[in-house]
Amino acid sequence: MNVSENIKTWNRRRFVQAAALTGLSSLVPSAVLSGKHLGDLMTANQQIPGKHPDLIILNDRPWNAETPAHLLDQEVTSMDRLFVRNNGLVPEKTDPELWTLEIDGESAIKPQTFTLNQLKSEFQHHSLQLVLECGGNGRSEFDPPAKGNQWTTGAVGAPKWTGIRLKDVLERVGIKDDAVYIGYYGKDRHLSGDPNKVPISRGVPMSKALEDETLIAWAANGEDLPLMHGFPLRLVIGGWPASTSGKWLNRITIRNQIHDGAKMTGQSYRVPCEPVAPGSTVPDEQMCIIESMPVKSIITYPKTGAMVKPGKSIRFSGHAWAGDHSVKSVAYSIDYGVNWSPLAVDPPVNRLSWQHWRGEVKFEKPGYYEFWVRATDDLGSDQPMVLPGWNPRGYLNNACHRVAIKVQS
Ligand SMILES: Nc1nc2c(c(=O)[nH]1)N[C@H]1C(S)=C(S)[C@@H](COP(=O)(O)O)O[C@H]1N2
Ligand SMILES: [Mo]
Repeated sequence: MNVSENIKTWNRRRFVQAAALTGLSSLVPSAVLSGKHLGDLMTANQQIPGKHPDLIILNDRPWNAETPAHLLDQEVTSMDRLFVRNNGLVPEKTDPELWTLEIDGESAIKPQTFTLNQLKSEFQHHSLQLVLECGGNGRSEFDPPAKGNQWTTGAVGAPKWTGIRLKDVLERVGIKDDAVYIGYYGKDRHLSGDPNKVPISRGVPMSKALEDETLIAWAANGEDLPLMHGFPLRLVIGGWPASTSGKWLNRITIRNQIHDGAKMTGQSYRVPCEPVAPGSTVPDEQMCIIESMPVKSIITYPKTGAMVKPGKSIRFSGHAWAGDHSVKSVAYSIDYGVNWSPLAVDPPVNRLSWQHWRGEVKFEKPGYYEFWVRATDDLGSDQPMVLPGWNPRGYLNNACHRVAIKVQS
């Protein structure tokens, strides 16, 4: 059992106690609230519209919810199970018939505004399975803790997205030679309600923007994007922090400098350029922008706490992914990392998709075991077994995932 699971259990216990006191426990079966909302029982009934009831709600203003590992036991993540990470408030007006995407910026040759219908009719469509992982996934294991959503393992998913290449649209507008970065803007609103404030506006270097897999998408798994995930239009930039995948997309700006929108500068989505001691304060100038995400894996079956019989094989399965790279191998250990044995790994269905791994394990003797999984990418980089470099905002925790198994006859 890892620290984060203890935290979750603790929250759930406090919540159940609070609900029992008011006789509401049977009405509020699945909501799990963060401590600060325990006093507000109206929020206890909340479930995010269209989302699986077992998503774990970390915040309701803005909405943030993660997916328990066992719900990710699907090759392609269904949209009702994909984690939600909002920095602001969901836009009120999202009429697709009126939706436009403006392309401008110092390095745009002929700035232009496209209607959604034009984007759909004038450019070639592409469908790709791409991994979205929040840069802060795994933050709950930071010690000293890092502020922000206390994601455990579930701020990741890999739906199959449909849209057009960002590259095709940028090339239609024309890119000046001095272009270095793109920045996105979406139609969501700042938490303060101030219409002049932007909740988030991030971007990527031109080299990433112009990759074949970088999409402007209007559909996922064959259906329109759900409102929570950016309806009617979003960026999908696989392998990089999901904060680069702008939702409710209505503007892209082609910059002649590194984009300086909200949450691009300061400490947001940045880690110390040089490793620092846990708890350090790091000046902004020494913080570097996160690019490709590190190699990682998750165990989606069985879930932690599973009971198995001695001498009987059981199936284990999950996914592994590696930012801009692919996963070369995945191994497991049932003795806390002393011995590792290989697992079968599928190739990715397309570049930047996650890969499925599976295996069978037999526990001969009764007792408590942990099943650990470790992926290695095509550069030969392994996942660490414990939290790698501590950083002030709690990003890039790619430590091995593990589940607890009880073997008894
Ligand atoms: N417009 C807009 N785009 C956004 C965000 C946001 O708050 N507003 N959050 C970003 C962050 S931090 C993440 S992790 C992903 C989450 O995507 P999802 O909610 O579809 O899983 O969206 C990104 N795109
Ligand atoms: Mo994120």
